[in-house]
Amino acid sequence: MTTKTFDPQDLTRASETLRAYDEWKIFTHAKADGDAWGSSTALYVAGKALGKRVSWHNPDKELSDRYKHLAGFEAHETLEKFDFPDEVGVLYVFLDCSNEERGTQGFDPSRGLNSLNIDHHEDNSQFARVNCVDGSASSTCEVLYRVFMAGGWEVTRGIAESLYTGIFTDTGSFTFSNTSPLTHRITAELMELGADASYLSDVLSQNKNSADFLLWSRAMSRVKMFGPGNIFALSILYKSDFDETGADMTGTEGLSSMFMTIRGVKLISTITEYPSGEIRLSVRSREGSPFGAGEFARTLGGGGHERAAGASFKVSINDAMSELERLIMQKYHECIDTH
Ligand SMILES: [Mn+2]
Repeated sequence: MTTKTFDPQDLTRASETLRAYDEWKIFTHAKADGDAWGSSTALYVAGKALGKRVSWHNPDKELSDRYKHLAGFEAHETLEKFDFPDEVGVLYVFLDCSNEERGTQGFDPSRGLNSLNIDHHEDNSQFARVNCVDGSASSTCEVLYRVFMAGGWEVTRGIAESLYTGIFTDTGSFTFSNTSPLTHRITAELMELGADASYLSDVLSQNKNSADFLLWSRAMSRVKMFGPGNIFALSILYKSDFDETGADMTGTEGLSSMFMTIRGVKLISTITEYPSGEIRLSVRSREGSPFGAGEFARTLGGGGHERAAGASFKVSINDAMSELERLIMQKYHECIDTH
């Protein structure tokens, strides 16, 4: 992990870098969430308005219908691998990616390609030529808005709605501890620029399809709480749950955060078995947890934010719940012993 502290000048540098190129190829991470969608569509639409050639990509084949309201949604291109040719006038832009492995494969940082990395993950590896990473920002959309302001760019209503979407989803509707006074000020400005907060809240949070709801009910029925005062919780979704409910992989978005609403729970992990057989963990934590979600995910080779993180879990699906409970309790005892 490279530790480079954020410098407000990085915002100006990012907007000048974008200005300097005729073509932007935008990339965001796989299993795109609201922040990935919001930042990619906002930059796509802004680039078009500036007369740039713009495209945006990630590896997803299934797209969540939650973000269909965003201008620029239809421009999404599925791209699993790309060879990133060194072309004059072309800038590769990475949004909401903590490292080059998070999205379309094939980018080699050592080649020194014209590239820009705009993000808010504290563990960002600063893999691009120009890096604009503010680990204290709520979302990539929040950083991107400041890039637009630094460049004096026009923020249209469509762009404002995209940026609002990313901030709204990455802050858990302004409930997570990453919600700062600045987040609220920016959100207020986005409303003044035309983002309709009540409409967006409807589309984003009161819009769960019935298949996803059935999927969530399965995860809810399997919640296991444990540890001192039941501060830890686990749940699991099997491959068959997706087949039987008709939900797709995008249906798990928001599930772990919903489990954080259980009183007394400080850390939750949801296990998901993918159609490929891969098992992934999503981890959430809050103030008062003996260790953070990010810290725990990193012990398993994963990463993310201190309060929201993920990792690949290399166990048999039948042992996943008990093995994860054991690892969490082991980590808990380590923390207790060192205090
Ligand atoms: Mn984000």
